[in-house]
Amino acid sequence: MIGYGVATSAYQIEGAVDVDGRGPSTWDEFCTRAGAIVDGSDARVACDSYHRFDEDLALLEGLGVTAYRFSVAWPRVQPTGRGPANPAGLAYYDRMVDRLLDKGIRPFPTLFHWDLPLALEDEGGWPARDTALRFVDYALLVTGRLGDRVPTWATLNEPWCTAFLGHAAGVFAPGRREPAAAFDAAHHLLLGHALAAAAIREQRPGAEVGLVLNLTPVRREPDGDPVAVEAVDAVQNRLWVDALADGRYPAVLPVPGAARAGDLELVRGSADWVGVNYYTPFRIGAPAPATDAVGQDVDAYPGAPDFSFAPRPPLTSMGWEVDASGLEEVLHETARRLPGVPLRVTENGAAFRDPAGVPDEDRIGYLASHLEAVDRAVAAGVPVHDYFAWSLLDNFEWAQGWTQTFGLVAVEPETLRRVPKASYGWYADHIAKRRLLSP
Ligand code: IFM
Repeated sequence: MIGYGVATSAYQIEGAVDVDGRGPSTWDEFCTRAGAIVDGSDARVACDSYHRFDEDLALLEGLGVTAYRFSVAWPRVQPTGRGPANPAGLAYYDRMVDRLLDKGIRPFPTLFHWDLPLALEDEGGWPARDTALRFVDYALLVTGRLGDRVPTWATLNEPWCTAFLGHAAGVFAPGRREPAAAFDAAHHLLLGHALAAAAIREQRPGAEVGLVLNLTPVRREPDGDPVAVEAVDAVQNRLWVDALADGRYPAVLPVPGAARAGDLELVRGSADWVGVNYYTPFRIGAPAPATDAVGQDVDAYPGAPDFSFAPRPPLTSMGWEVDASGLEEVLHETARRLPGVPLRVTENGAAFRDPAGVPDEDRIGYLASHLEAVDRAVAAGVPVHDYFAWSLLDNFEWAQGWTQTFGLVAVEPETLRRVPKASYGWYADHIAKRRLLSP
């Protein structure tokens, strides 16, 4: 049986941003900018999971998950992004790992899910090479403390978002609109991953270190420009996969100014496993001047000719097309490009306007169809090891603030009371059946 889990990230659920010595992150600063978050909200309290891990652990137990994917907040561990570890920050995750293991749940941490210490942004952020080196120091502090109990690590979550939504489109922290800086950021994210992976393996022989990419098929509508299709595919998918598989960037993209000889040799083959986050396929439609669309921002593809996203119904409340065949396709394609590399579906899920939060039949339909797609891929020989639903809780959806709900569990805004939705019970049943069927 593959592993079945749920995923969250520190910034989206923890809250407690000023507690126990945590330093400020780029997202704390970004949330203060007028218009940056659609509903003007922030994540200062979020789901308050920092103080309510007991409740969340009970929810995980109730689901019967085999693994829990969470992220470690760099600014809790190193409040300024450098120097010795903040003991309280590391202790929080140390306790979390023990508590999960006590319940027979495999801890599955990601080291960077977008919350860069603000002090490092002030020194240049990801477009600066030093940030990749700082990331290695931070990673070793975490794996030095937790790696005796945690064998599998994700370095980065969706570096495309940090690089291109953050530095080209400017709709995510740090809110820059400088395409050249976006390519430099992408390069340093990959370099940081590769250097950290090598250092972790040296520190912890046997550790399995991978990274999590948001990969998706890019399809052309009849009126779509094939050049735009190629450009979007290059930035979204191939930049990352080609670098990992072949140690080169797609020829249609500019070579990042920051790249130095030998860097890509370090990146090639640096992933012991690859996580695929899949939500929707992309459909490239008629050329149109750049407009912002939720999470699918045309400005995030520097160099692409004008295009529009043309999702076909049914759509989620994010405006994302629901099509499970895209997950199957992307798993096959990733396995083809990275033969022998274990894959994991590290995020998959949907935001819907849940009627009163609970009877979320749309989400159940979405999860069921995508789990079937995973089954088909596995039956066809794709080495998928785990599936993680996004997300355990309704949480802070970045630039969409609190307007989009992906959770299997609703969180009441006033009381922060957790209210399981129908999808929670459905997923628990799915996991229980799989456990029964597994030899
Ligand atoms: O909430 C995000 C998550 O942080 C990263 N992957 C996509 C999710 C939904 O947008």
